Amino acid sequence: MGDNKTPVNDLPHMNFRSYIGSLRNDNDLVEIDTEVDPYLEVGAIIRKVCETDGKAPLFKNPKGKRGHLFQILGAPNSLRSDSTQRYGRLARHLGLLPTCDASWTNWSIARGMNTGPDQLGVLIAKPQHIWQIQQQWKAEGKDMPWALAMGVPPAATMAAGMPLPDGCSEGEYVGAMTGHAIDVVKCETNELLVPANSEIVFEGTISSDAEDCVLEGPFGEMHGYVYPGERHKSPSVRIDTITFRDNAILPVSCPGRLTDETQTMVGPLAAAEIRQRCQDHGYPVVEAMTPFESQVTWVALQIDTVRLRQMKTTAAKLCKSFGELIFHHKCGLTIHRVVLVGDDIDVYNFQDVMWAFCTRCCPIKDEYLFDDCQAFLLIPYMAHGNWNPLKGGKVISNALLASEYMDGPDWETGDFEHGYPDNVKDRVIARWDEMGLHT
Ligand SMILES: [Mn+2]
Repeated sequence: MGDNKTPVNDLPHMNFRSYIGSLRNDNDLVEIDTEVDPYLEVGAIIRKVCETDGKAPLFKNPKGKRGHLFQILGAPNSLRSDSTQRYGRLARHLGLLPTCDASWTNWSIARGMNTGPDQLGVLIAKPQHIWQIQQQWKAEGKDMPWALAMGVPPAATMAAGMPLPDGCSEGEYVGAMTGHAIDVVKCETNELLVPANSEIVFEGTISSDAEDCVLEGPFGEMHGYVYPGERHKSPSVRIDTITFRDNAILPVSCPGRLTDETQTMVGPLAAAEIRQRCQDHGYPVVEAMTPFESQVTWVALQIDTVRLRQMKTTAAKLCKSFGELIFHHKCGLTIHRVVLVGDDIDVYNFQDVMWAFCTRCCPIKDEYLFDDCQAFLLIPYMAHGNWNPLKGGKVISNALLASEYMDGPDWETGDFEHGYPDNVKDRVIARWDEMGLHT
């Protein structure tokens, strides 16, 4: 995370400008001087970059920039095409709202839509923290102060995307995570603190008057669908003040089909919280990952089956416990299927996860259904199914074979790696190219 000489506030994960510099040094940035239209064209370019794991585009000359527009960084936390550097942008990252009593300041990422010259419609949904805090302000009959900071320290962006526990302030969490306090500055019009090196800051209030609503949407969401004409009633968010740095750069994510920030951040961060919760409750979970191929609606949990056998439990008991633990907690809100796999399965390799799921998890017999928990409204099969979009539809899939609970695996894997003696494998590999078999 940088050398010892770099001041803390110039480290890539603590400063958006330094972060862009690190992408440049990593040869992971395309600086575009050509004039591009911020209306649709920039979005289309970012979308195609995400679908091809291209370098992050920095639009230096958006049409109209001479007037009021900013430079734009697209795909700020998407994937790299080089398989050894796939999560490079996320790695570079690691290194807004108070309660009435100011005991809790929440930083989160939400979708919002420009609904007037000084107005936004923002999707605020139960049980998100922004919703919880808004309830407190509503109870007092006061509008909620609010700030939207863009181009913040990348570590703060990561923390804002994590399903942290209720009452935990993301700004403080960043300090604990990185070992550095974030420099903050008070907003011009309210008491909220925002990162001092933010590129752009909007500030204002969110109306607590239930009648004061705007229509938000339609929006191309993280699962890769747009429903034309679909709008949600949302509270009116008023913008009183906009401040920005000289030559400000606006980070832009363009959600849709694989792979963009809505998958790279929502998925692995939820998986990390789920793994921690399972471990805190004494369960032998080693690794957790939301396969991107599941559009991050699944989480695969790798189980230490030596410890599983010591527990002397059954699939029914284990799956029921995992369902209660994960589906009735905020960390599991976005997840609709949990797949339990054994030690031999790499949860970061989708081919591994699918092999286990398809060969070890028997339909009906290995599926444990949870239909009374909070559903993830945004998944098309919930929002556009013929049932209550807010409830249930979740499953724990037991892809652990009976032997893994009892005496240990009793099979040998039918592949090159496990099926042949070392001397034969070594000889095959050594002569592979010579035989003309190289790919
Ligand atoms: Mn929060």
